[in-house]
Amino acid sequence: MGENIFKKWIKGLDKTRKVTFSRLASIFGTNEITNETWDELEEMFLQADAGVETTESIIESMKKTARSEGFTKASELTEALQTELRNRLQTPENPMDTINKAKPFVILMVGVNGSGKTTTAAKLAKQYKDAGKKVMLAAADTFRAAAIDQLQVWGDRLNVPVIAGVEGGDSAAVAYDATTSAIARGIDVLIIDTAGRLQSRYNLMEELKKVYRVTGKALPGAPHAVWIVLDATTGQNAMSQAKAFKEAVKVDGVILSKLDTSAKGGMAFSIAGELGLPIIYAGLGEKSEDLMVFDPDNFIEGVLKTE
Ligand SMILES: Nc1nc2c(ncn2[C@@H]2O[C@H](COP(=O)(O)OP(=O)(O)O)[C@@H](O)[C@H]2O)c(=O)[nH]1
Ligand SMILES: [Mg+2]
Repeated sequence: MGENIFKKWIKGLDKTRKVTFSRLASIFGTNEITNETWDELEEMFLQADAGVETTESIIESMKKTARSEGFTKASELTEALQTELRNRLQTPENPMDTINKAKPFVILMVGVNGSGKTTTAAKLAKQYKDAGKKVMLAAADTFRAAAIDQLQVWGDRLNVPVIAGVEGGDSAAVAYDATTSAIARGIDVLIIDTAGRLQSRYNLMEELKKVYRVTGKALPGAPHAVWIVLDATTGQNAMSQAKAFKEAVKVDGVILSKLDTSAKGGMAFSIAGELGLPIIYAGLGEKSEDLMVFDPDNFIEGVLKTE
């Protein structure tokens, strides 16, 4: 992992820590565990955008631990909280291992408009290319011409081939062509970018289902991974979006984008709990190198550390 990207990661987590989790020092600094301790913890998690359901579940579980361990001092909760939060984050499989499982390994990028799909597709293309893989991009977001251009610009910059349709064209046909072309050209990883907005949510979900189905016709087993890009600055809104996407297609993991500008990192805890999905990558900026494999231990350390 590059030193630069690691610095961005630490800086990104600093926002969530400073705005919300830094309160832990005063919460745990008091002597006795009182109702106020729990109230303040609850408020802190809500502020971090962990969501009501996840927050309540964290507090309940912590109370149980405190009871069974016989904790009376607030400071005794520090370690318990760390363990509690760590247990809520799944450890993702190393994506470099994941993409070796098929050839071509086909990735479908989904998510609402503006979440960072196209940028993330480019970031992934760069990572895999740098790792020596033959990569191809497909612009199956045919809703806007600008979306096709955007991916093409990235492809040119990264020297990665882009299969694109025309504005208003059939996105499933683009995905089909890209998949057969990837097979013919001996591509290792095909990344399909999709639309995040259509005339209606219904149309969007129907189109995604079709892209998914047709990709599987071009290559049985494909897409091998469906990754949803969630904008970390939108917190709990992103959660409801993710639930809608999960109903349309089988989603395998989350890419949490814009962690560099978000103070709502607490949503990471509800992604695991409420969506049951691992966070695979974190987006940390607008450049192609601004992507890091999500490290749960490091995440906990980063948001909870005291200075
Ligand atoms: N700061 C920051 N900006 C990002 C990140 N990922 C994407 N963006 C920006 O978010 C905006 C929308 O991204 P785009 O990839 O076009 O989203 P899409 O509509 O889902 O394809 C663009 O201005 C990107 O540069 C990230 O990790 N950090
Ligand atoms: Mg896009």
